Amino acid sequence: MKEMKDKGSRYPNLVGTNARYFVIVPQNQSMKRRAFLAGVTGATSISIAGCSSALFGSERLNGDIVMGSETFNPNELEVKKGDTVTWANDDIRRHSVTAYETNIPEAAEYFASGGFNSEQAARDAWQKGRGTIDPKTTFKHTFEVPGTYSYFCVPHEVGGMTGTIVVTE
Ligand SMILES: [Cu+2]
Repeated sequence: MKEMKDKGSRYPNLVGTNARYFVIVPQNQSMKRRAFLAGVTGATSISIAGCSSALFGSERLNGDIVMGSETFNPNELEVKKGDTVTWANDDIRRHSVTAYETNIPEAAEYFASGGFNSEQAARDAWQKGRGTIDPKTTFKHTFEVPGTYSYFCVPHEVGGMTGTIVVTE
């Protein structure tokens, strides 16, 4: 952010980044020119704010389950067989969606963010920074087998970040 602001305070960069405004600069009216520059600075601030909200606001993630500080919300969700559940990480921290291997229907395929085929693999991978659902990203899983699925977030399991999906016919 600091870097962007520094750029904004230097005129040549403004010309580069706001070229369409430059066309209307009143070349020989210094007062208007200053007003114009003030306007450009304002415009730059707005565009930075817009940029931020694109990253952290308007990209408000659509999700069936929102991942918060140490929660899945709702932490219990009922869906129908064949439904795809979307988890949205609306937090500033990384989370995971990791199924408890012994707590899913027998016929169901194991699932975890990162695509691991076992709970242990998912736990081990987290230590290497893999299987993460980064802030402002989503994870999806389609449930094909009816039953109850329990899952957790690897780094926040100890804080109680667990959830349940009930899949009905
Ligand atoms: Cu977490």
